[in-house]
Amino acid sequence: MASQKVRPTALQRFFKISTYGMYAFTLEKPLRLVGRNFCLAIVFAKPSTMRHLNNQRGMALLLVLAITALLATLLSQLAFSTLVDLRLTQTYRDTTRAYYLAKGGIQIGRMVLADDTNSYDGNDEMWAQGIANYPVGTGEVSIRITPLDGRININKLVSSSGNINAVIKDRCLRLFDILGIDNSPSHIEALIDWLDADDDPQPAGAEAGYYALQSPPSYCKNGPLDTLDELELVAGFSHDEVKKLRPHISLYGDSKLHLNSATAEVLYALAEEMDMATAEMIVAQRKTAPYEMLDEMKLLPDMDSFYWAINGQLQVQANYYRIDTDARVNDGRRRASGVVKKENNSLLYFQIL
Ligand SMILES: [Ca+2]
Ligand SMILES: [Ca+2]
Repeated sequence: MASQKVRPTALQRFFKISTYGMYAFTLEKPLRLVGRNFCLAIVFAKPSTMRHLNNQRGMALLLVLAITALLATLLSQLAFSTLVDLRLTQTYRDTTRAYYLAKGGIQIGRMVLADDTNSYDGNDEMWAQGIANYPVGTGEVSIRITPLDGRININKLVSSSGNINAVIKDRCLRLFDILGIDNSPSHIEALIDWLDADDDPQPAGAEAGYYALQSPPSYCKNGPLDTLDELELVAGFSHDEVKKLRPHISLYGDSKLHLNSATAEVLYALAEEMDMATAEMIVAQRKTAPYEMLDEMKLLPDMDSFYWAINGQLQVQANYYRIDTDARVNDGRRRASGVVKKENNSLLYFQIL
């Protein structure tokens, strides 16, 4: 006996028509969401409402409501997308402005240094005051100038002709010891091997053969360091040790150190006659007023023997400076760093961070 076909109820027909109708407009996810919500509303509607839906006018009204909801969803998404694009454009604009502001800050620093022509360099001078949050247009820039000559130039451990500089090596040994860095001789010999052009290792050093056996294998540079970060690649140097060394070493400067910016640890490292108490006394004195002449150190108590041990390794002028800038324009921020040689106002190093 053939089964009798069951005629769908009005609600089932409406459910089917409405769902297909809405899918026919588009397959976009927002519409499907609207369709599902719409149909659920019908399923859970009261009987009296169902009767009302049988009316063609009611059905048309519901379709209009559904389409209106769909359009509202699409418009909302469009508005959000436009807002995101606008925000990205504003951020790019502000970051670009901050980039040029940071770069311009380096030039301002060079101009300030070029104007400094007196016979000493100390913290009571204009360049040392820096500039904090100086307004420029819709943004602001901060500039900090730091002399580097008061730090030990570790690139000078090896001369351009390949010879070890015994004075710099001795300073490094004393500095590493006072900073509590273990195995300082092997650290320094590994650094010498990193710097010199040959492949002959120092007794406790490391040349290409050592680096080739590391995991992963690396190489020995056999040339001067370009950044202090590079020091972490040298055999034996840990991240914490390099961090500890940073305030006391640099890659610039000559053999004479800047008295008005050298740390107490660096002053201690100048000669075996020195002790930390004397080095700290010299540093404390310059906080009152910087040394304008070297022999002002002789005015400190019990300085006679110490003075003659270190005065030949010091000077009151600095020639190499690092300029750091920090620029902000609204939410855009860029920083820059440069190294300047004051003698001829040359830019030796520049990096946008
Ligand atoms: Ca000066
Ligand atoms: Ca080497």
